[in-house]
Amino acid sequence: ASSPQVRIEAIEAILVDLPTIRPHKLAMTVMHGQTLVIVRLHCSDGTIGIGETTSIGGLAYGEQSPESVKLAIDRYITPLLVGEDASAVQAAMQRVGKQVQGNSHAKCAVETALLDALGHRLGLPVHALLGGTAQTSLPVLWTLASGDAARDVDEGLSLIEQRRHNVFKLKVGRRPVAEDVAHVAAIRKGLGDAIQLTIDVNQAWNEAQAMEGMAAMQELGIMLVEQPIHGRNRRAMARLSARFDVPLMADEGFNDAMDAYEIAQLGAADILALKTAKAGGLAAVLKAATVGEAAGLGLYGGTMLEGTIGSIASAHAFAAGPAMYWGTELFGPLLLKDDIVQQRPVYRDFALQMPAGPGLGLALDLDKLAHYRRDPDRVRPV
Ligand code: MUC
Ligand code: MG
Repeated sequence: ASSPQVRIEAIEAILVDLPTIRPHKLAMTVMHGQTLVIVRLHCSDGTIGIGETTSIGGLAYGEQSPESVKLAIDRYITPLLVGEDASAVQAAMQRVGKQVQGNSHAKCAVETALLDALGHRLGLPVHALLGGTAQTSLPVLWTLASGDAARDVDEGLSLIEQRRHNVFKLKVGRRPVAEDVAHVAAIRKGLGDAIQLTIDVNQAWNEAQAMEGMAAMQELGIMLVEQPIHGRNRRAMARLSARFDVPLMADEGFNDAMDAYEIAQLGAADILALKTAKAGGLAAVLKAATVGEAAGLGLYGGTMLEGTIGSIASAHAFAAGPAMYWGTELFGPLLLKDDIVQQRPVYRDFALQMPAGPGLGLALDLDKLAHYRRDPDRVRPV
């Protein structure tokens, strides 16, 4: 019998190196650029889906690097998917899930490309494939992370003036606690009490430092404290959550629905930083959100500092899921000096505006892709 199905024909994973607009200082690394893993998924009907994933500072944030993502896709995921039904996204991802443990970033980029291709085939945006949405924009904060308080205040004031952001995340944990507290206090003073601030420690404190730091941040009126201590130390996270009124948000200590379940059982956090790359895709991040919501946890739309494709993919998922009471941080494209899509995303009135159109609503700029890709010999002609 003949099969009318549209099949997956080929999957390309392309490393793209882009410069950042300024150094981005986190507790564990300083970023001067970002590497995007861009996926182009070719289907037998001629549609090409696009997807993206990133890491932060190579292997500084987590266990998956851009290079390991590319290897997982090229060597393990692609052979499982070539010839499969391109429209049966869940079936394809279940097939991958059986044979490939972990590697959530690679799965995320491939699932995104499958959804983008399906959206183009059906003439529907990705959020509609995920159940549809009422939200056409998502509030987005900005991270002030130059390391210099005066420069951060200037940057913040100018962004408030432009109505681009009015909530800011500060990166701490590189310096002694008292110095970080002084840094945060200086920025609070410079931006004014009406502006909400969060801090992200990226796991840098031990429990004693976290007790000192969280007490001081609570005193300063900080909105939430993100991952103050190692993410695997859930008992300590639970002790800190119980001790302080300032909400504790799990980031490195939370990836997927199973983590949400355990965090809820232990009381290890008040808020979950949802990231498509950590969860293993758009469907998986919504599953984690649903578990968190059912358990009474707060939800926040996080980023792995993806470029436009990855950030917009996250936006489609977040807009289709439960309300993000704590907002989102989908500002990744704004940290990059240049882009590889034809239209850069629109940030207006402190929010990311959802693009219109089928799939992700994006198109690659093939000249820019050729310019920034690491292995220019392997471009597949369109
Ligand atoms: C992180 O740990 O949250 C997200 C925003 C930002 O500035 O850094 C990332 C990573
Ligand atoms: Mg974080």
